Amino acid sequence: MSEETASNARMARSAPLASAGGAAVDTLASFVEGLISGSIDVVDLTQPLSERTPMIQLPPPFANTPNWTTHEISHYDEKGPAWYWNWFEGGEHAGTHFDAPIHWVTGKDKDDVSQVPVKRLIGPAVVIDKSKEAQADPDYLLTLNDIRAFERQHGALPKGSWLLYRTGWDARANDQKAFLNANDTGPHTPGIDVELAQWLANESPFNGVGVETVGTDAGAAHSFNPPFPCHQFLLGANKYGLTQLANLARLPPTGAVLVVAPLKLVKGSGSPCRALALVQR
Ligand code: 23J
Ligand code: MN
Repeated sequence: MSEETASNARMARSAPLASAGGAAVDTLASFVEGLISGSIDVVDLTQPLSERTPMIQLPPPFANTPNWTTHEISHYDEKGPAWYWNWFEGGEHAGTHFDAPIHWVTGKDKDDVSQVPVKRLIGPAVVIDKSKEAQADPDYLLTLNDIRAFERQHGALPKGSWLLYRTGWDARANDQKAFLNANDTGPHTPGIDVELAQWLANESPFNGVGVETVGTDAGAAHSFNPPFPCHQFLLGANKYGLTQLANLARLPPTGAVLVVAPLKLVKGSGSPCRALALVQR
């Protein structure tokens, strides 16, 4: 291809930056401008993943995930003089991670993590803050009334959005004991009540639910009827879970955009992921 032809091909592919008369505006170009100018901020919602990352602990007789472990292959040494690299072992549900529908028996015929349509991994973030309530009561459960009150204050919930549930639990994320908050009656961490879990799955415009705790369900959800209602209803409705999020305090209640990137693990039930939020400043 000549220099000139290549240049024409590039021009033909690029859409106009702006246009008069109501034609399409190149929103991606203005987005890039926002990134460069700093008017769009990128907030990392991901917790660091290491051997110290807290892991969910299911009671006997259930099997558990081993801790995340990194093994060094070489470190600019005789095993590899100019390169440093590791291999790791760990669970699909380790640290900040994504739950695919196939994770739960109610979603057993639905998508594994490699099959989830990527378009559903990007969407508006709706951030509801119950950190005061969860601090006063570690078993606090979000209800449909809370969502209705949020809608009255902030307007309609956008279609294809994600509910991000702030509880302040991210402050405990580097301390397994405080994070799981278990005693002789089991773990005590905030969650979502049965009625709301059912509504989120079957009535809401949300693609998924993100939390700061170890799972989308409350610590005490093993005792709910049905048990683990978020997992049961949301994954059964082909929706998604997102856990161990950080920095939700840096997001506005509405207007941010969530980007979730789980690994494309074939037959995977979930995956550690990077979760990012784009925020207009
Ligand atoms: C297996 C069983 C119960 C739960 C979970 C996994 C999770 O929270 C998870 O990470 O999906 S509650
Ligand atoms: Mn999970």
